[in-house]
Amino acid sequence: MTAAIKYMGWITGCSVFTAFISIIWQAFLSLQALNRTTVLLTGLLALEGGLRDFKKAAYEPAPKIAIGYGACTDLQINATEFLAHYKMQIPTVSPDLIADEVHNEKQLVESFAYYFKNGAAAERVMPNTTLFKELIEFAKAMDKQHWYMGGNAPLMAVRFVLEGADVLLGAHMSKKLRPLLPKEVRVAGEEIPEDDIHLILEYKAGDIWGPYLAPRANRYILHNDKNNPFLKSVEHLTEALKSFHPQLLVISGLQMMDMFKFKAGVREARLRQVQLQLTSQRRDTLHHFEFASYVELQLLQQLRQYVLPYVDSLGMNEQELSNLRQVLQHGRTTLATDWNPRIANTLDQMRQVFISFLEDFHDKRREDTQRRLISRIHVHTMAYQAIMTIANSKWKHTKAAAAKASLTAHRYVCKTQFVNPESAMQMLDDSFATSAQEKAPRMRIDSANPVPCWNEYIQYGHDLQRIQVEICVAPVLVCRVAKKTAGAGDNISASGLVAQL
Ligand SMILES: *[C@@H]1O[C@H](CO)[C@@H](O)[C@H](O)[C@H]1NC(C)=O
Ligand SMILES: *[C@@H]1O[C@H](CO)[C@@H](O)[C@H](O)[C@H]1NC(C)=O
Ligand SMILES: *[C@@H]1O[C@H](CO)[C@@H](O)[C@H](O)[C@H]1NC(C)=O
Ligand SMILES: CC(=O)N[C@H]1CO[C@H](CO)[C@@H](O)[C@@H]1O
Repeated sequence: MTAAIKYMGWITGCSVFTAFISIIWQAFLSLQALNRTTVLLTGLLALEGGLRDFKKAAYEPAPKIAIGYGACTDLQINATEFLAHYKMQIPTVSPDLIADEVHNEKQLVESFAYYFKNGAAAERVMPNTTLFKELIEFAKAMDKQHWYMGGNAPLMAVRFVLEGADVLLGAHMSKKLRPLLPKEVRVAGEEIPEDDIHLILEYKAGDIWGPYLAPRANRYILHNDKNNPFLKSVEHLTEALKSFHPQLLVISGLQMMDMFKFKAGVREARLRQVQLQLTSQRRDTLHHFEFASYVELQLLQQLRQYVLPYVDSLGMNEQELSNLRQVLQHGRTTLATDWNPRIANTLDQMRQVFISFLEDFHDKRREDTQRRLISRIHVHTMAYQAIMTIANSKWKHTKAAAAKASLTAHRYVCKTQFVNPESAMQMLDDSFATSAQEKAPRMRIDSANPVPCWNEYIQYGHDLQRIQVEICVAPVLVCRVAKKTAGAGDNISASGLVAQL
């Protein structure tokens, strides 16, 4: 009897002791993680500060940047609350049910459920104006709603201004929207009575809708645009560019043409205007194309024909990268893919996309001397920023640009200028493989080197020519409590771009 009690006491003692050790161990681990985040943050801030000091010391004049096209008003609401209030039926998820266009409530919930469950960003046209207006009225009646200025071009324009650039924006805007832009931004475009509205359904990591759980914070966007699909400001911008002579011309917002019912030939005619704008710039103006979530293969093919051959740089997220690679290599589009891809896989896809453009350029540059070769690809994911540039090209400071983009990602999603290590987490290991191929070299991410960069040769063509590129990867200090994800890509891409001029 006493032996048994003694024995029990011993066991209890043991478990208390184990629990105690485990608490200390947990505390130790989280302290270590905090230390690592702090160390990386210090490294990233040092790179950002170094670039700022460098530019100050060099007395560089403010860079001139032009950007098109379009603007809209964003109405942001809580996705799960909105759908619950609307009493929409919760559907079963199947990729076969994902409509390219959302015509009714059933298609809305089916497509939303798919992206929500995958934590993937999505943007869809809702051609049914009656339904779209009903949804907007409903959203306006909710307790919490936020109105923002939207559209890739205005958001990037604001970021460029914040980074000290002299900015020209091509957009038609209403009297209500114009004051939301900083006064310094010059606008090429007309005043219109009503702006297009984009309805943004935001969700956080861990938000639950019926049986579905969002693996990460993201957003689903619905629109029913009347102005933006026609890129009405292209000609205005082309005209204004004649006297502006920017260092950088950014093309964005073309996804508004996606799935829009144009009369035959109208879309091509609009894209030819974009092509004309690009080919009429001086050779020393760099061109950047900002990707988006495109679903229509035909539009992507038209972009390949009229726009992409005339740009120097591409910006995109992991979903857009895998979609672009599929289009270039297999002539088809993909739906949502891995929301947190390994660095090795992302870099391999970037190399494949780059090789596709290289080969195209070498095949066709003789027949069309206006063609340009892509010399920069920036991919932003939740966990890291990867920038590849052709070695010794016009793009400078790749390492600092990756650091800058990473800090912007955290500041934007956490909605704070001050990066607090306790509100951030770090999703990468201490080292990563630079390719999924066997025996690929590995890079370390540590206090001595928070943003690893390296040079490598990329082989292309039948005769295996090679070209040297520089690649930099910066870890993102992921915000623990995401406040805003729509528009993050614009801030991130813009801050990386402006750093490289
Ligand atoms: C954090 O880590 C660095 C580098 O590993 C180390 O030198 C430093 O002492 C650590 N600081 C704390 C508070 O643990
Ligand atoms: C458009 O939406 C309205 C309102 O929800 C609906 O009554 C109508 O059937 C829809 N039209 C089409 C073509 O789906
Ligand atoms: C939306 O509201 C639900 C419950 O009201 C909450 O759990 C969720 O975190 C909210 N999501 C966002 C993005 O605010
Ligand atoms: C954190 C951050 O840089 N946020 C900026 C993103 O861009 C918008 C305007 O486009 C600014 O208002 C934010 O300050």
